[in-house]
Amino acid sequence: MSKALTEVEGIKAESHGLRGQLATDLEAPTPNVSSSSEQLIKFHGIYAQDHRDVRRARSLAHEPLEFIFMTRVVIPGGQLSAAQWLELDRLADDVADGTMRLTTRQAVQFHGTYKGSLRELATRLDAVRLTSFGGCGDVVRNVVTCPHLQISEDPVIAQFTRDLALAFRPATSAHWEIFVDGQRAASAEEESEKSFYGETYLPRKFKVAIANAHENCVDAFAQDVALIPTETTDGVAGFNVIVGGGLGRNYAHEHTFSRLGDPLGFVSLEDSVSLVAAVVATYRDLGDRTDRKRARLKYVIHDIGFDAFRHEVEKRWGQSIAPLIGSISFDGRHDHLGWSQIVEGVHSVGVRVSAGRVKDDETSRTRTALRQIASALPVTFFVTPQQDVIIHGIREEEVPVVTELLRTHGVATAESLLPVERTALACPALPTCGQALTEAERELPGVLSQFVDIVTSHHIAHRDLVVRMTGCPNGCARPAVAEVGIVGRTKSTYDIHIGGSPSGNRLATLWREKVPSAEVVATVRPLLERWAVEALDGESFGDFAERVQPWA
Ligand code: SRM
Ligand code: SF4
Repeated sequence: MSKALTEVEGIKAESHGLRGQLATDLEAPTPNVSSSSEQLIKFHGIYAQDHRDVRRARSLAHEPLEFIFMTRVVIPGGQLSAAQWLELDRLADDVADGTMRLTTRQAVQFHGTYKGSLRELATRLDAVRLTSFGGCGDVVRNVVTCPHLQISEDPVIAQFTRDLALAFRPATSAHWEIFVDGQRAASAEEESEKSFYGETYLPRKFKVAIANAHENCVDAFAQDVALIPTETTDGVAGFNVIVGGGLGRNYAHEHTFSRLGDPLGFVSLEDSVSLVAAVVATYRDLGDRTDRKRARLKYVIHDIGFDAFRHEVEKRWGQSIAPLIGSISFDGRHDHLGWSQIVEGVHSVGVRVSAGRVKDDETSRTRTALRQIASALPVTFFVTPQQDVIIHGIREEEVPVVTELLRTHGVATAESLLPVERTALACPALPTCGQALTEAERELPGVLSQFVDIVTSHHIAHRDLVVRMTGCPNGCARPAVAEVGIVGRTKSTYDIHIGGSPSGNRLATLWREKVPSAEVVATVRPLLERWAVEALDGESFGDFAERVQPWA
């Protein structure tokens, strides 16, 4: 007997192009939306959340939860004009919690929006040619592209990023009808809404990234599909393709696991969108729609085997997939921080944004600095896959202006930060994420300062060390491919994973379980001390841990 489809499959099928009862729910005098709308609103890039810091007090006082919404703005390749940055900055105050949150997939999130402001948010995004539509939900998510590939005299990768994003955008006009401009969509013809996805979209999310051939800032092996450019003297010839990565796990479901992608083959630039479409279609057709915990592409590949999967893709593509050109090998992960000049005479500066939270606080006024730069100069912003931001398009004579604005607002220069501070990531976790078991973003500064003390006192502060922290095993800050992955296990404990490689092509291994939060860094300390004295020449912490295998 075949298993029943999940409830979400029914909600999608009956949603009339992702509309459901969203419009009615938005009008209703309640602070939240119905449970079916909670599912559908994700396709519109919006998550229904509640403020978890006040959850208990409200419940004790028999008051309703504080319902808030998170909105994720889709930004292919993380590229924003200064005008778009400024509008996002204004929206942070007008309809959100006064911050912008740069994500590990180069998007921007707003937290703490009340239901009554969701339409204003969507309308103002639309006015600057941005949208949250497709930011979440069972679709191809924001296309991630190494910023340095886009900051180039050759626009081919920047254009390809936009082409890919457009190719997989859902066709329904529901978003504009419900959130932006009712009239425009009221006249929408249903026929024109038939899209690649079909009525039930994908079994779950699907993630695509375009990596730099030399370094792995996008974490190519963690993606459903990663494309790595191969070049001839005439420019980009095509891509080596990796498929089947994914990091999320679930403690309660032992059949879930992190998996690195495998090489699929080479595709020419012209055929790339159609090959990705064939992979997505294979997933659309074969992905598990009866169990959302196991509905990702990695499980399709695991279950049917790589050769059978390749055959399914070729069947849908109508061609054989060519073998890889050369091999895939990355030299670490670039953090893209500090000043660079990739295009002659045009400067860029990568600015560290701790855990991606663009805000003003007692340590720095990063948000104000970035706003003033966007107001003063016609620059372009790139959100990086490390939750940071690059300001690009600074002319020679403008370099002192930008340097001074960053300095006077207390924004740390790349050179003033240790490698461990430059590369650390943390997911939002509490108080917004409904799945968080414990803290991440808010604990990161304290955790990092302990790491800084250790590496400084052992004279290894100059060595790279990639630390990533999440509030649960879903893995949003990609801890499974970190050198030290600190993963929320219970309300006050973490699991510690160690031994991921510096270039992200080896999974970290679970080393310690349920470590109380206050003891996490102290637990890693003895191993760091061993690394300080026992490391082979230039040996990274991840490679050291893999060699000495303290978990064995
Ligand atoms: Fe994520 C769910 C935040 C990148 C794996 N992720 C969530 C939600 C929406 C929680 C929820 O379902 O209720 C989080 C919102 C929290 C909040 O309050 O903002 C959330 N994920 C994030 C972000 C903002 C983390 C960050 O620090 O930047 C990233 C947004 C990316 C974007 O702009 O689209 C983010 N999430 C990732 C990544 C990393 C990546 O894609 O490179 C992963 C691991 C890769 C993967 O997909 O396996 C990731 N997020 C998950 C999962 C586990 C999915 C799975 O199938 O295993 C969930 C849970 C789910 O989907 O049900 C999840
Ligand atoms: Fe939330 Fe878990 Fe993702 Fe962190 S890793 S944002 S706690 S889902």
